[in-house]
Amino acid sequence: MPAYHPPRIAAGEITPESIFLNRRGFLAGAGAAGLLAFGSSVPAGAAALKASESRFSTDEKLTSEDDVTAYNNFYEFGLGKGDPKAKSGKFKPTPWTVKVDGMVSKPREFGLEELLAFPLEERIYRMRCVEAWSMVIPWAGFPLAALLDKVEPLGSAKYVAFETVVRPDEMPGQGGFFQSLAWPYVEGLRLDEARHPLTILALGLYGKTLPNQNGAPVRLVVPWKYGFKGIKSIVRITLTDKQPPTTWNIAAPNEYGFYANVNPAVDHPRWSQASETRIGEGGFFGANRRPTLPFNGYEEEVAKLYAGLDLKANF
Ligand SMILES: Nc1nc2c(c(=O)[nH]1)N[C@H]1C(S)=C(S)[C@@H](COP(=O)(O)O)O[C@H]1N2
Ligand SMILES: [Mo]
Repeated sequence: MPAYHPPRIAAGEITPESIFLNRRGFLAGAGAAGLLAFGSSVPAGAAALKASESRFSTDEKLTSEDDVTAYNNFYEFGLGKGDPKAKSGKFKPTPWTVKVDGMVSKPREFGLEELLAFPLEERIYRMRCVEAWSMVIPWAGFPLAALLDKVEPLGSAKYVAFETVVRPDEMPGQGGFFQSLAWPYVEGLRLDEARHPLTILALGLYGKTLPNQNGAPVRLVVPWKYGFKGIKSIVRITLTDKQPPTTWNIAAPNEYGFYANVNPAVDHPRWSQASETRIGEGGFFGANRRPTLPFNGYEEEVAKLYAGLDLKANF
């Protein structure tokens, strides 16, 4: 598996300060204890999260925490990249429950405390936005499959639909006269995509609970798909036998399909998808553009999910 390398830092080298600041400049894992422990560095409002290291992490250089939390897409808080951080201060991610229903034997709600009680793993993933920029983010989360197992999907279930909270009083992009998107923001996956081990529900990043702008308190992360699949601030997950509607497909069906697999061979109607800019490395149009990889570099793990599917027609 050339795309992945196990963490290479020895347990004895780990101190809390070194966890995100080790000599190589990327997070290599938390050693034999398998813990991320943050003390003094946790700002108010964020709680430290413990997560074990994962074989699914990339060893690419991390995007800085400042960039990960200040350059965001979260239209519920506005259209600008700085809006989610600047305008999400009123949003209250606790208390929180996620309702899981539809074609399952055991529909139920999960409180945030129950979600945090799943064994959390740190997953350092390459992330690729459809806007042709990318980041490397240390998420903390657990496989969505573990949650689905608890509700026992029926044999007839073929897809999983997701829904973001609607709170115009706390989310300024949802209020007012001009509506950028139809709310709630919705997304969907095929059941086999949802159950793939790379697909996680994330509860944290950089060793702390998610900041509001990144989708607090719980969001989806699907690293081989464009970022818009990673629906934030989820309140409902529904198993269904019909392909679910997705927000960007509703907004612009010729530009955004259901699958949204990162595919450098299928250009967006208005720009190329062949290359990308890594945020923080400078020069959006400069020499720092790097080629975009099929399935965002996760081809070896996920290409088999799409055997026989025409990936140009099913974009
Ligand atoms: N509810 C909701 N989820 C969303 C979005 C949004 O506008 N609303 N934007 C998507 C897009 S386009 C991207 S690229 C990612 C960005 O996640 P990040 O800000 O944590 O990097 O969130 C996705 N999830
Ligand atoms: Mo995006």
